Amino acid sequence: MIRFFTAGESHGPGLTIIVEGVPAGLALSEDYIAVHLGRRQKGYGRGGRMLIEQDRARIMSGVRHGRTLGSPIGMSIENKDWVNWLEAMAIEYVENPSQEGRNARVTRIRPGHADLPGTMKYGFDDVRNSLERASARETAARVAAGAVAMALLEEFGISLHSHVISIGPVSASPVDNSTDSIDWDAVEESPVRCADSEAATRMMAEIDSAKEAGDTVGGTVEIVADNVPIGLGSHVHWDRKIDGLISQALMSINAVKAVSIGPGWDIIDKRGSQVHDIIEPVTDLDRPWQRKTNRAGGTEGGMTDGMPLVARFAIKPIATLRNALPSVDLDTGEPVLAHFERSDVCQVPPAGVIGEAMVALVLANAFMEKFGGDSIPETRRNYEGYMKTVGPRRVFQ
Ligand code: EPS
Repeated sequence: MIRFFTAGESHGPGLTIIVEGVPAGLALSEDYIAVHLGRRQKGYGRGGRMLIEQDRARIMSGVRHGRTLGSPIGMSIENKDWVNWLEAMAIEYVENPSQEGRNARVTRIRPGHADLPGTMKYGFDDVRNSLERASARETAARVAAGAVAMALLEEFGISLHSHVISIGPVSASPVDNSTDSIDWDAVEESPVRCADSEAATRMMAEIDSAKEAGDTVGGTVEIVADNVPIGLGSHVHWDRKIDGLISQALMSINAVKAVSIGPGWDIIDKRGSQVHDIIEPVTDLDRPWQRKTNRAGGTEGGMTDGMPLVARFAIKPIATLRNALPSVDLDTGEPVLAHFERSDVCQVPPAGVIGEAMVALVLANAFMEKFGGDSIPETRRNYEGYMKTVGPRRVFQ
């Protein structure tokens, strides 16, 4: 079983990550993880913080001479901004903390953030005690964990991509769910991670306009995983269904409000004949069970069906607004304007990289559940043995 933990506050000393369950013998390096951390840091619409941070995960355990050991992989990412928050985020007891600038208690609750429920639930009298962990800074840790999962999946030919489908009211021209029609290099080059350059220009204008108004803007992102073997997940229990696990993983990303597998809501008004994916006669025993279409988004019955896995998710506009919303004060309950501190205007482009990480972690866990093994060669034997069996029964038995 592959599982991971993250720890760390946004302006504390750093983020800590533990990934366990990765078989021994997988090639892994800090440079490989840094590529994904760097992809997450880009994106039009981010605030000043990304100019301060240059995220790099230091591997603390579980890797020797460039290969995993099968032991927990510990990683640490420094918050370069920590030096600017030494008193506000001091680990040690601070006598008479200053109430100047960023050291001041936060009491002006931001609607739409974890501020109110977090502060009530944990019994705090300073909103900073919950906002620090609720910050999307934590997603850097997820991307580091996800990079480990991706390295494992890549070992078996599975690759992940993501692209932005919409920002605010601007949508990219639709793609037909076939990965062939998406130019992934163009996505990586695009400041909003959108292959449709004309839509990308309008998306950036939408971000500029929200920024000018002191407002924020959300959008939708699609994740595609290619070459996923048929049969990951299971139909036998609700909590083993791969579509359910992917949905939970994506919904857990900060500000995500909706998830769909494949086209999701878009098929609801159609008839069955327009929705299900016709299975084509088997002509290539190395690639059996091809479909004419992939409207199911690569899952059937809670299992992967051998087609590319496609998941979409929608991100609400960030809750920290420069043109602050009316709210109330934590101490008095009287009307105030919500707290504002430096924030992003739009985090839709980096959300795709975070979504890839979460899907990679779910797929890697499902992969290990199916194929097991304590070392890559052992896992490979199990994988290859299974793949030989997935074809028309009379041809194979
Ligand atoms: C965030 C607010 C901003 C973002 C941060 C998430 O941080 P700061 O308040 O330090 O400017 O930059 O995202 C990151 C630090 C990151 O690494 O993505 C928030 O409130 O969620």
